[in-house]
Amino acid sequence: MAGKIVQKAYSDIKNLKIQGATNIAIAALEALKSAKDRRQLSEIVLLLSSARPTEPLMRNGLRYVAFNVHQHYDFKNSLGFWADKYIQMCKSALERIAEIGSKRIVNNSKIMTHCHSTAVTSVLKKAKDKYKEFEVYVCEARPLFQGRITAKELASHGIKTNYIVDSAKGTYINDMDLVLVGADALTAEGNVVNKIGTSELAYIAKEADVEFGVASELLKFDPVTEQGYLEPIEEREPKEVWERPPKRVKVRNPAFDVTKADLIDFVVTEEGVLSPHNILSMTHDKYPWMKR
Ligand code: RI2
Repeated sequence: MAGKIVQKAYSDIKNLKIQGATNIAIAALEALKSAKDRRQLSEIVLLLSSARPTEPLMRNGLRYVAFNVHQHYDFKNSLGFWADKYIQMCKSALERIAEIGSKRIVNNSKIMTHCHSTAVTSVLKKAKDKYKEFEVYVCEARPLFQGRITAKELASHGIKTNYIVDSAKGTYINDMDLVLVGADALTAEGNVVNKIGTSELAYIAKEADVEFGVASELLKFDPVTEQGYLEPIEEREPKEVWERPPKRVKVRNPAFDVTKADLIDFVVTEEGVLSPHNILSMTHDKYPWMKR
């Protein structure tokens, strides 16, 4: 039976008190450290992995720690060591993405983003720290409006910020120089799974001839997609969309969608800027342990 620390992490992740793939992975790994023995470790890995289905950054981390701890005699010390190692990998990947991605932000440009991604905000804040001037359009990301988190964060960092409803993205896309979004999962085909509405944004960016980039850790690669499985897409509670819908109206609420590799111009990763078609080979090189 998992203890209180794990139960709290599980419900905070499931209920979106903790949001964003990176924050979720770090919270899960911190909670994992409370495992008392090997049996409990395995139970916690299963429980936390099920909190949100479209979160390979967390799942990869839980598997990475469990695998390495099972190779060691000293359970407690090795658990802390491998969990901290993965958390550090996440943090340094994010720093690398900020540094590399900031170079792609052109002075006096306009950039559109969707939802809230720590990878994207890190890139934009780093570019601002380098005295680049640019303007950002943030789509609100209904139903939970995570775009507001992005807008607040960017504005308080001194970045010129516009906030728009999701359906206004077509109105402004022709004024943009770049679309930059985050990712929840990367697949073997080079597709990107991100907050619902991202693929629509990619289609209109293509139509308007606006560059479409993704900021994502290769650690978000989902190895199940190498075996022909599709990335699971979380469908959330209907009440997030409509509290009391009329009878006979079924409300659907998928949290994510899939943007095809052919719509993506580049992916900023901890290993540099890649074509989406190179994600698979680069992940194999950098993280051979991820192979199943
Ligand atoms: P970082 C978010 O999902 C968004 O889809 C965002 O692009 C993605 O996580 C990546 O987040 P949710 O957890 O790792 O809000 O870049 O459903 O922070």
